[in-house]
Amino acid sequence: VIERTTDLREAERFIRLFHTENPKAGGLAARLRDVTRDVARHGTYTHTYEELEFGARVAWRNSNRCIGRLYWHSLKVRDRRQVTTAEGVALECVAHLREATGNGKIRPTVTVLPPDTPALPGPRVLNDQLIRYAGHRVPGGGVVGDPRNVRLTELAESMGWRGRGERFEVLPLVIQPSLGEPILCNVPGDAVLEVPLVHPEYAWFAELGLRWHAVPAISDMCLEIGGICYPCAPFNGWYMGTEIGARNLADGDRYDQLKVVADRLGLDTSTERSLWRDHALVELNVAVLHSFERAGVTMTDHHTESRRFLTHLSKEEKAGRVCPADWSWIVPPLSGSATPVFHRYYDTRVLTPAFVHHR
Ligand code: HEM
Ligand code: NRG
Repeated sequence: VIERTTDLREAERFIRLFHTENPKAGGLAARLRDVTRDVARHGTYTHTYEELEFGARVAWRNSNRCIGRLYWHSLKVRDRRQVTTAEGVALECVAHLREATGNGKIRPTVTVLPPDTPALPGPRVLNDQLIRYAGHRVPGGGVVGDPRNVRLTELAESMGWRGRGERFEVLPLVIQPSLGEPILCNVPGDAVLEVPLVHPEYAWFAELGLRWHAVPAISDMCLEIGGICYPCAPFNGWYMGTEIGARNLADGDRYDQLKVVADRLGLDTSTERSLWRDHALVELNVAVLHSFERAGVTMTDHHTESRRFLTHLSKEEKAGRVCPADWSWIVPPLSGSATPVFHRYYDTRVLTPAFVHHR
């Protein structure tokens, strides 16, 4: 176990930020004194609920890669720092999915499990999202399912999980507790809302058998607040259509559906200059947006979300804050230059609190 004490300067910076943005909280001097004492005595300190909620919301506000930050202040924070067992963590992940899915009316939510402390590391979820589709390697090369998740699938299999070998099969959660061996936990079917994909004009589209889950819930990023690291803090918002239609189902190393769609559309795939890839991308994305709408599941499109993001930037500026952003992640993977976020540069500072990749 790596000895890791909280950086007092980070703690102090965060407590000051909290009190600057929440002047009604009061008692800054007393709180700084208590935090300093706790760090000296125990090597760490404990956030109040109000600090945790604020810290998690600001971590979203600081997510340079996220185009969806306009609603950062409405993030729902589930404080589950008292949950210590692997079984408890699994149950909370499933409860998170149920609450956040809201029957299709998705609520941006984060569940915060115990932090790393000098005495004990916090628990971890080894899946990169709470909902992931298995990827099964098949003899002769190739993968059935999502090639991105082959390693996770093999890990689950090494722990005794057996899939049915289908294309859209939800993997179990692999949970590493603070102490001891990881455990597997199946995600109950009724906690996973999925949307079968159809096209508003092409009846054949349904025959492709494509689908996607309603909720993207990232579970492998650490939530860092005031020098404290919460390694297990799964969070979700809702999808932007292009994430599914221009990447998950389209990338050559994911579901790789562009040729399949182009052939059904009767496009000339013998030359790049017919722009069959571009055409297929648009129809795939039309199908994704149409299907989520029809199923009553919250989703945004890249044109609306780009405008919203610029609204967010001006609101942040008016509040006297910098809003850092990473152009290469903010610009959508489809029709980039047809969205306003393409035509400018952004501040590239890295601020905390933050969600960070430690793995
Ligand atoms: C990344 C949209 C909510 C934190 C992204 C990306 C998109 C996006 C399109 C880029 C993903 C990619 O290219 O793979 C949205 C939308 C939301 C939302 C539409 C709707 C409410 C949230 C929430 C949080 C968050 C609630 C945290 C509390 C992040 C982070 C990343 C990200 C940390 C970077 C992920 C990485 O590095 O892999 N978001 N987001 N987002 N978002 Fe959001
Ligand atoms: N592209 C990934 C998800 C990344 C985060 N996107 C969000 N996050 N919309 C995918 O699964 O396609 N969010 O918290 O809403």
